[in-house]
This record gives sequence, C-alpha cells and structure tokens, in this order.
Amino acid sequence: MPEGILIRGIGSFYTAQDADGAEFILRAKKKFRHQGQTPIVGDRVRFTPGMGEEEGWIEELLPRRSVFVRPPVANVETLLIVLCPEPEPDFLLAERLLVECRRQGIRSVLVAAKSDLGDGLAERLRREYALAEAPVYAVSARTGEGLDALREAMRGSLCCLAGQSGVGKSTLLTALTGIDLETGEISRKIARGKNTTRRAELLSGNGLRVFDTAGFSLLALTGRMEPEQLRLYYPEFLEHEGTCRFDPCLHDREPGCSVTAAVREGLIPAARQARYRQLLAEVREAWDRRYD
Ligand SMILES: Nc1nc2c(ncn2[C@@H]2O[C@H](COP(=O)(O)OP(=O)(O)OP(=O)(O)O)[C@@H](O)[C@H]2O)c(=O)[nH]1
Ligand SMILES: [Mg+2]
Ligand SMILES: [Zn+2]
Repeated sequence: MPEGILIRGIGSFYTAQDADGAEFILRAKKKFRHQGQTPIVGDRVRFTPGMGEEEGWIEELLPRRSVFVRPPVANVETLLIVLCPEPEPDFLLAERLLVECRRQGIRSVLVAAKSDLGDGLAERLRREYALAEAPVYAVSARTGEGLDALREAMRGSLCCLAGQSGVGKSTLLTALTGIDLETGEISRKIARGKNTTRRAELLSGNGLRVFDTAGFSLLALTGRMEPEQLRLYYPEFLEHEGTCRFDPCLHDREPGCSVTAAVREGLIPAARQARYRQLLAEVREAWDRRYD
C-alpha cells in the first residue's frame, strides 16, 4: 500500500504526497473518528489511491514523531523560532517553544529576523542561548542577509516557522523557498501585526520543506508536566544536576543551589534562569490544578 505525507487538509479532504512527489486527494475513513484520531498535516499515512475522479482513502496513520496541537501539525523535525526587533521580541514565547522542542526531541533553531533593523537581537540571543543547544541565525528577508546559511541548516529536515504575529515568518518563508504567499502589512497602530496566515500546509521550494502554519503564539505547553521535569530541558543546568544542597533541587530559589551560583558567577545567563523561573511557576500552577 502506498505511503505518503499529508501536506494539506481542507475540511474532510486531505492531500497526500508520496516519495516521488505525486499528490493524491484522500478522505479519512470513519474508523479514525471512532478511535478519536484526526489526521493532521504532517502525518505519515498509508492510503488507497482513488480511481479517476474519485478520492482515495487514508487507511492508516503511522506513529507521530512529534506533534503540536495548536496549530495542529505532526512530525516537525526542525522548529525555526523567529524573533525580530520590531514588534518587541517575546522571549518567553521563544523559551516555551524551546522547552517544547527539547521535550519532543525536535531540533530548534533561533532566527533573529529583520537583521536590517539592527544586529543587537542576534547578539543578545547568542549570549543568552550559547549553552542551550539552539544555534542563532541572523537573517533579513529584505536584504537577503543570512538566508543561504539558514537554508543550509534547513536542508533535509521537515521545518516549521514559529513566532509571534508580525515577526516576518511568511515573508521569510517566501524568501527561503521562493514560494509567494500573501503577507500582511504590519499594523502600525499596535505594531504587532495581525494574524494573516490561516492555512496549515507543507510547502516545498528550493529543495526545502516547510510547514506554513498560523497561531503558534497561542501555544501552551502541550500536556501537563511535572515541575521536576522542566529543568531537564535546560542543557546548561544539567552539569550542575546533583550538586545542589537539596536533592532534587528545582533551581528556583532554594538555598545552596549550584545553578543560582553559576548564574551569580556569570556562567549561566541570568535571563535564562529568570525565564525558567517564570515557566516553572506556570508549570507548578497547572500541576497543582491537575485534578480540578
Ligand atoms: N525591515 C524588515 N521588515 C520585514 C522583513 N521581513 C518582513 N518584514 C515586515 O514585517 C511585517 C510582517 O511580516 P509577515 O511576514 O506578514 O509576518 P508573519 O510573522 O507572517 O505574521 P503573521 O502571519 O501575522 O503571524 C511585514 O510588514 C513585512 O514587510 C525584513 O527582513 N526586514
Ligand atoms: Mg504570516
Ligand atoms: Zn539547584
């Protein structure tokens, strides 16, 4: 039975693409609904092709290697977390996305977009994420700076752009892949743009494969997390694991915490721990309400 990846979904119709690039219009069998499963873009499926004008059928959903719920997209391999100087960067959103990537084993890349507006952001990201296993690429869709290097980092991987509205994701996607999407004019009044991207689609261009999605700024940590887990997604904390006065230590405000000491010595950026503490407070609150 042929296998493919769902590149598009409109209503109950899906488009699957096989390894040769051929496309097939498919519908999901009712059994998926009965099993509480919904095929989403990025899913790898086994299918029966349709005959003539008839659609074919999705027969089987293959296991997902990663999944985002909002927006629904499966099997992202590399998440490009896009920030830019204007609108004001949402560092906490970037942090959330990084944690989610580490949790699901998705490779993450930080993109400092609109570098034509200044290079301070890329420098800051490099400083704060040097030990976080998230490389930083400074790019400008306007001048073309850094696009080749970013393309190289994306090649051979199913990529997805994420980041708040107005950071330039659609513009960047067009610049990287050569696929023209309609881009929204940034709203000057509130300087944070409006949501212009609605579809979820896997696009191919210039040898790259990128999911075009909207709404990643709404992403909450998928599923619940034990507060003890969060620290495991901070690579720079790991070498201090087990050396704090308390065991386990959540590296929050416990006395004798080696992570806090490393921050004081300038070995770990204070901003990273500050954002970690903010997320930890959220994770704790959600955890405490888990039986409500
Ligand atoms: N100066 C500068 N502006 C850019 C660049 N890339 C995009 N922009 C502008 O930033 C604004 C927002 O770009 P979009 O690509 O629509 O942003 P988006 O992230 O797709 O926004 P949503 O679809 O709302 O999530 C537009 O006015 C673009 O012209 C760039 O490299 N430099
Ligand atoms: Mg967009
Ligand atoms: Zn500690």
